Amino acid sequence: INEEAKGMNSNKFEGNGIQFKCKIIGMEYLPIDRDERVCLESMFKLKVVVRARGEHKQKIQLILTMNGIKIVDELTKVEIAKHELVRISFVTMDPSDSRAFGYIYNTSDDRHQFWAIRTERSAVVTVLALKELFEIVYQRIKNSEKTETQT
Ligand code: I3P
Repeated sequence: INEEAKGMNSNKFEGNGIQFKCKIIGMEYLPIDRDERVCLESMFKLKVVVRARGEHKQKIQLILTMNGIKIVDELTKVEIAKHELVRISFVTMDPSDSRAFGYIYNTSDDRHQFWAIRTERSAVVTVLALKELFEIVYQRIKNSEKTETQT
């Protein structure tokens, strides 16, 4: 039986995954890996910084796959960042802006990057897809652990 026929093993995040048109508001390092207030302060600051620069924000494709989040430059298709899900510790939406969200990515040397993203459409759509991806991936991890303890 192939994966498709088994059904439960295939989902929209497999293969090329799903992508969202976005722009990068900015990224900065935070002292902690989760905190709503700290993230929103950072979001606000990054918005001010990018506006002050007076240039267009970088247009990107934010791609969700089973490996995590991939950020690619919309025009050149050059990969800007790759964030494995297990290293993402916090996701937040900006209550004052329906088209902005951000997340914390923990680097291998345990530094906490906050990525502030502007979505083309409502940020809720992207954040819900991300939440769904987290659930699928964690369910898989749980299932494989179960199989391991059974054998
Ligand atoms: C914004 C303005 C910004 C643009 C922003 C627009 O419109 O065109 O330059 O950001 O896009 O909303 P307005 O002046 O009416 O507020 P970029 O130049 O960085 O693309 P955004 O909403 O996607 O951030």
